[in-house]
Amino acid sequence: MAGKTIYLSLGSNLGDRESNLRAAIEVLNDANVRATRVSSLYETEPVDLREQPWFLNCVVQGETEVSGRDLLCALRGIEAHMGSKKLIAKGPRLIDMDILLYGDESIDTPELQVPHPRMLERRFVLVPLAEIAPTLKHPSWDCTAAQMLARTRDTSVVRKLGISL
Ligand code: GSY
Repeated sequence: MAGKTIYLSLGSNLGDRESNLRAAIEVLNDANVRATRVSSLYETEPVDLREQPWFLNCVVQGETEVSGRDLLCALRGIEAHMGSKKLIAKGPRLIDMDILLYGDESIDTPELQVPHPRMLERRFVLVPLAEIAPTLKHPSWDCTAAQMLARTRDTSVVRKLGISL
């Protein structure tokens, strides 16, 4: 299978959030993902379930030869290995890893939807994505990541930290 360029959204709002993100990126190799770009870290206001600690989020660009389904399994494995438990739906978590994009593909299965169905409504995804790939355009979109950010109706706070991983 030819290698795919993928984009992942990483978030943490429990424990040492920066270390959690750093550790998750380090073990991406074990999931057969070569990280090629990592956005800045952003401190972000929780969306969906508002009453929980603020998140640190970033976006990772990577190259992989594993299928979308196997990548999802590998990411869930990393989350479990790091001790991340989602005790409350949309609630606090040590680490969360979502597949945003898998090459130019559109995937719609019960376990995996790509592009991520809510990514265009989330500034905590679009701000770091537009930082590392402003001209990125998925075939199902009518404009680029930077333009998606400019047009999103989400107004949640996303603050860039002076930290690179
Ligand atoms: O969907 C990922 C977990 N999550 C987040 C997140 O990563 N960042 C922010 N700001 N809010 C979130 N709500 C959920 S659920």
